[in-house]
Amino acid sequence: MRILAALIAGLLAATPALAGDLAVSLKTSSGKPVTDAVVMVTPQGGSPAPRSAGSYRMAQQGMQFQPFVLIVPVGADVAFPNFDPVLHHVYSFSAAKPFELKLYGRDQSRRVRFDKAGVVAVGCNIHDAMSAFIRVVDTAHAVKTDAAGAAVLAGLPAGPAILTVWHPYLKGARNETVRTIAIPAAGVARQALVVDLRAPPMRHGPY
Ligand SMILES: [Cu+2]
Repeated sequence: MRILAALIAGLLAATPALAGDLAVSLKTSSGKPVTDAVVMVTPQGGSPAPRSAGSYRMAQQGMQFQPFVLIVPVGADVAFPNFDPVLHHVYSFSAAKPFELKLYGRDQSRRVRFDKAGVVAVGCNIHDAMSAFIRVVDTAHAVKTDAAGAAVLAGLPAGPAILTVWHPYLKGARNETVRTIAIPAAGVARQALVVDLRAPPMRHGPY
């Protein structure tokens, strides 16, 4: 009996908090998958602090920023290495983090700390066609949609949650769409969203 009680106590201790997964599918109204959207979930019971450890990078390579959309937690340091044989001058006017990295060349890098949640539009003062976005998040549950417009967040706390989907060109207030969802105690919740995108701003090329 004592052994059984110990076994049950052990099992209870090993049982994780109820958690479910969320699978999001994002398409335009004409059925095209939307890639590079940021899918964020904030559980109603509060969200664990995102991990700001780790290395985050927005490179300048092939006269473009790589990646086009980068997700980082609040407090993250992001490196901006230049791999091009020309000088770049990286800047942002966004309220979440205005910054300026004056002209620097190949194999040099600079660092910026992003200490406030929000959207940071990044550009190059020399090359107008270079454009990228950093989404600074205050939830640990954030991921980008892939080429098929799909994103999966695993191990979300069960219960009501706010789902936010953001894309730099999404038509809508703040370029995002928000809905309340329910995360199941086990298994997968599926959300299919339809959004429309604006045409990307005119590219100015050639470089
Ligand atoms: Cu440049």
